[in-house]
Amino acid sequence: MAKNQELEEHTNNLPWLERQYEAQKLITTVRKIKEIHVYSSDEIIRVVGQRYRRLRPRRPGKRGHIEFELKRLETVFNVAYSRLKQAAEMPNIESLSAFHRSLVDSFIGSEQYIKALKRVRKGLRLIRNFWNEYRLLILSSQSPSEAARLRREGSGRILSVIRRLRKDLEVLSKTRAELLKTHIIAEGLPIVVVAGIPSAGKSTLVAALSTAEPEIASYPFTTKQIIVGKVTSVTPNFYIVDTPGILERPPEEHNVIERKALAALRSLPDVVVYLFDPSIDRVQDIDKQIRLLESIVHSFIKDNTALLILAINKIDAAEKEALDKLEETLDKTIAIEAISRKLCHNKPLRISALKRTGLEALLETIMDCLKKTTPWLFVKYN
Ligand SMILES: Nc1nc2c(ncn2[C@@H]2O[C@H](COP(=O)(O)OP(=O)(O)OP(=O)(O)O)[C@@H](O)[C@H]2O)c(=O)[nH]1
Ligand SMILES: [Mg+2]
Repeated sequence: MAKNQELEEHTNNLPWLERQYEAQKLITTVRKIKEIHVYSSDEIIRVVGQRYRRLRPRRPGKRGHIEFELKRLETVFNVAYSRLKQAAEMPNIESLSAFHRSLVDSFIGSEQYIKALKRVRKGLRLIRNFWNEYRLLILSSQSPSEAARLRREGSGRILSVIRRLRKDLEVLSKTRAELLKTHIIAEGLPIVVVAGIPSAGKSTLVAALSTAEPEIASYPFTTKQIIVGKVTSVTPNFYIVDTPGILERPPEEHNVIERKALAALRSLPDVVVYLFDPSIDRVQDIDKQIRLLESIVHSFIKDNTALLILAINKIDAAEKEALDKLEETLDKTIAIEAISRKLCHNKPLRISALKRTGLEALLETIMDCLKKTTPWLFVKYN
């Protein structure tokens, strides 16, 4: 049995080990891909050209010219092979952490990534074969002109492999860039994910509670990627994840930015803080915000151990009557079995991320919730 598989089976019933193992995978991937440079087809071809032009024959005569043609082909091979080899070292999808896997799935598509990697690796083998084949042909050629013809043919075939991989190299490069953007979730600390419609105040809340400094603005979809901050004012510390806003609409209409938030919800949280936006200029009305909550619970939280906290944000900008009415509506939502089972408190919290009101109570609720979802982290602090 493969070592990884064996380890994965052992960790299935040991959540803290599983978490460490996942965190380890994440760090390993990020470290590995930091070292890799995925060159584009054009870059590879450009470097080949630069190196190629610098070459001069070393020895006069027939042998000297044949050697020169060999050197030229070797240069094409070396540059193409060494550049492409880096892209071929991008990790296999199975070795990625669940979070990275679902990120790849949401913005590239796992199938496409797997295919791109496979084609690049095949291209690498082809290039080596061409080099071996044409090297021998050039060495046994009878004249400099025959050697030159073979060199042109061999180089042409190597470069045409590189050209054909243009799209695949783009896919790998895009994946690499995106995975590098995910801040490292190391140390195995618990993870709290903040979710809600665009402009609900998620980034404002994450900035108020943690080390993260996400961009905050009044227009929707300000946050375009997963941002992780660390909350150090409590023990144990935890990570708080700012996600892009999600609109309540059919899943197939979700854009790439929304899908990143969904990927985070699928694989990261121990606790989800769902923010309601009751303000007049909210992006979607409360009914839609409730429906979004239901679909998040149904699709991403129902079957795992994550728990849910509901908070009404922007209380500084809402009328008291409006808030009371909203709470009444939410009472019905809370009564829904699938939701009540996931909640670790009775009433939605009232907060203002902007004015920092109600944040102590929210922190307390988060810690209570984490005690239930990640109890092992609290053992040494009791
Ligand atoms: N009055 C008031 N405004 C708030 C509060 N929290 C956030 N805002 C404002 O709401 C707007 C959106 O805030 P963000 O924190 O960027 O919202 P977001 O949910 O991260 O938005 P996206 O990243 O676009 O999904 C900004 O203008 C904030 O200043 C709050 O508690 N009260
Ligand atoms: Mg934001």
